[in-house]
Amino acid sequence: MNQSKPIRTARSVCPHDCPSTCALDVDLIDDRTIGRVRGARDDPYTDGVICAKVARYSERIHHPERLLHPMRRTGPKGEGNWTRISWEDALDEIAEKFLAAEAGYGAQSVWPYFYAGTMGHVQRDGINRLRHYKGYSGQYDTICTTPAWAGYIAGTGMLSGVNPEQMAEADCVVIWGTNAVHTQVNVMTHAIKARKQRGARIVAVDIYRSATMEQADVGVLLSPGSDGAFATAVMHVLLRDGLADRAYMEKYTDFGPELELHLQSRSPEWAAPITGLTVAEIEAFAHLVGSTPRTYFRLGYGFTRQRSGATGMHAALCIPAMTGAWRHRGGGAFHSNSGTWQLDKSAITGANRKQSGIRELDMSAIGPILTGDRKALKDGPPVKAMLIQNTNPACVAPDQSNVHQGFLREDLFTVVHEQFMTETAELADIVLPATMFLEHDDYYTRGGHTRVLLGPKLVEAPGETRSNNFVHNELAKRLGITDPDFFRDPRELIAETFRRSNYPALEEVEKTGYVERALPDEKSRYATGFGWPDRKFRFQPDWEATRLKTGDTWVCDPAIMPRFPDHFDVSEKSDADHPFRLATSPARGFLNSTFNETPGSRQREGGPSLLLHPGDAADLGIAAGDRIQIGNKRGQVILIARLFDGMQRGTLIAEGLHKNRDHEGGHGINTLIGADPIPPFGGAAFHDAAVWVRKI
Ligand SMILES: Nc1nc2c(c(=O)[nH]1)N[C@H]1C(S)=C(S)[C@@H](COP(=O)(O)OP(=O)(O)OC[C@H]3O[C@@H](n4cnc5c(=O)[nH]c(N)nc54)[C@H](O)[C@@H]3O)O[C@H]1N2
Ligand SMILES: Nc1nc2c(c(=O)[nH]1)N[C@H]1C(S)=C(S)[C@@H](COP(=O)(O)OP(=O)(O)OC[C@H]3O[C@@H](n4cnc5c(=O)[nH]c(N)nc54)[C@H](O)[C@@H]3O)O[C@H]1N2
Ligand code: SF4
Ligand SMILES: [Mo]
Repeated sequence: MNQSKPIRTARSVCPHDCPSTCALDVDLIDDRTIGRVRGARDDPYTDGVICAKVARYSERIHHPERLLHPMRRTGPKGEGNWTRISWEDALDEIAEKFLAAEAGYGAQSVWPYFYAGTMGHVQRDGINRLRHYKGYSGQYDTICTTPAWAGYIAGTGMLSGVNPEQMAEADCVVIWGTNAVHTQVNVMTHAIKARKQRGARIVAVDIYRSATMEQADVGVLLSPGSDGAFATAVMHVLLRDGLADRAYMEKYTDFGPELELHLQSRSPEWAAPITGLTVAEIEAFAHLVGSTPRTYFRLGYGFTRQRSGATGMHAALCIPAMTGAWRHRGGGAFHSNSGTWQLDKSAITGANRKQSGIRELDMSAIGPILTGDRKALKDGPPVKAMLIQNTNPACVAPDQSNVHQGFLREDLFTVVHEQFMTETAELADIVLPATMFLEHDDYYTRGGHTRVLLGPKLVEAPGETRSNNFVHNELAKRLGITDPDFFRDPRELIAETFRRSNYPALEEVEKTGYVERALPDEKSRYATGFGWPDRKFRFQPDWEATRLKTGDTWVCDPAIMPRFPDHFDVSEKSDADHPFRLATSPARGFLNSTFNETPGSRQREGGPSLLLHPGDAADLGIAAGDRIQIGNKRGQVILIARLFDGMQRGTLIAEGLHKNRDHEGGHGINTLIGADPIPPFGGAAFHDAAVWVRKI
């Protein structure tokens, strides 16, 4: 870290894919160099706290391995031979190749591919402007939020919940399926305030004794994918023991006799073998939340990365609807506020130029798509050219063997715009160097809270790095787009988006750096009714009505979806050949694959390892530190064994997305994960793989 005296401190916002979206105070040493990064104290949610990996951001922004110049591949794909080229030559060649793909196979043979490596809307979503104007293939965004959002909206009818600052006013905080200590540290800030000030109990519901569970007062250690069974049995106990708020259910929900009958058959005795909990543990949880009106349910993404994930989210959300926790300050539930921004982003995305009849390719199925699977391609043309921004699919996407095989195709032209030579960039034909958040203008929404924040350009960009927006505009020019509306700079795009969304003018927003979007408290706790036409919470999900709200696509026969909250038995089946259940939970020091290049994070995480129950290890003759191989029909991965008794027998946890090459043999953990979609609307089941384990 640079210890020189800063010339000034400036306000920014963390751009990474994390629900906290922290407001940052960044020390500027000179017009190119940053010093310390701190959490803003005057931002009520950030409250002066950020994670260690962003506090050391100077390691990342001033990293000696940053990409600084456009490069063209010279040798065979993936072999690491590059020659430096000019931006002009790079852009001309990309346009020529994209136009050739279009001429040969139609515009839909070009597939712009992106995700949330930056959460800035201008730099993240602008690639869609190019897509829509050109009629390139669409991207069905399933890699992260699809099952979680669908499951939540199926209950409430809207993606919003009680202001997370109110966790501090709760008497019980249930942190469910999120390892907040790793993935969104600010949840802990507010939950711990409740414990300190009110003696609140913190409960963690997970499949291993995560860092969050270590800090909790109560840990509920489930078997993977059994959240639906657990939640259903909890409701059974609430009804049985007179802890359900029947007046609330009558007024605010669709609760009725059929559901009551269904829940009568879902006793703790029924759930115990499915969840791996004891009857007493299920009853104790039900009694705790049933007798603590101010219980705040913070529902995360993790448990929705099971094949039963969307139904698991809905089932968990049913508990506060039964206890009436929504009535009380400090009570209720929260997953994301992403339904509250009401932004018209058409200036950025070109949504009004979207053409009908264009296929949407499932981003999680990039492996099958690039290897020519007809169904994944929707019987359309092969993908012949890609522009990739803000994502590293050669590490983060499921079904890695096919992803790699696909990227190695000689007839595929791949452009990767990146900050580092990621494992995806290594497989490209042309690599373009990208700016970082402190080097360009953007605005950010905070899904884990209530604000929209500005992140202005604060330092000069190094080398020849250029922003995503620069690439969109320069390619558009060369691809025959002439509409002057296409070509705005980031500031103009922010200003125009705020204008179209009836937000305050950019100049106004700049005075404070944010727009507050908190809903009135009654609304956030649905006191005026839920988001369905009859204003009632739905214990009985209507998935088709949910789909109409989310704009998602069915990926299964609707008839397989359970009618009521229940155990949905669709996990990848363990069998005699694959007796273990693997989850790939996030590491603290990495953010997906980001930061797996910075020294501080690499040192913290060490090499790829696997948490294995000591009993299982003994059965297999495995000792701590042994090299072990785990595998299934998709491939094999090598890691180092770590013995850990904080999970049920048969559960395995591999924390973090290490580089593929950091694994002996070069196969990363996503080799083992399936690209089959989570019902009902898709998503990748990153925490749901059946595998075998052996010592090597
Ligand atoms: N440090 C760090 N921070 C991150 C990320 C990261 O990789 N590292 N990723 C970022 C991104 S993109 C996102 S979307 C968020 C996600 O953040 P979270 O909402 O926290 O979701 P996950 O990290 O996927 O998983 C959270 C927990 O769910 C547990 N889990 C897995 N299966 C089950 C299950 O069946 N039931 C239950 N109850 N729990 C289960 C996992 O073991 C894990 O501890 O975090 C963001 N923040
Ligand atoms: N095994 C396993 N796999 C997972 C998960 C898991 O829990 N387990 N989680 C999944 C989830 S929730 C998600 S969201 C995905 C996320 O996967 P990705 O979206 O691929 O996220 P990152 O790995 O962080 O990669 C983001 C990349 O964007 C680049 N980048 C950042 N800002 C910019 C910019 O302004 N311009 C350009 N051009 N590039 C930029 C960064 O350098 C980085 O390489 O991973 C998924 N994969
Ligand atoms: S906690 Fe999340 S939002 Fe905050 S600084 Fe860390 S990565 Fe960024
Ligand atoms: Mo994510």
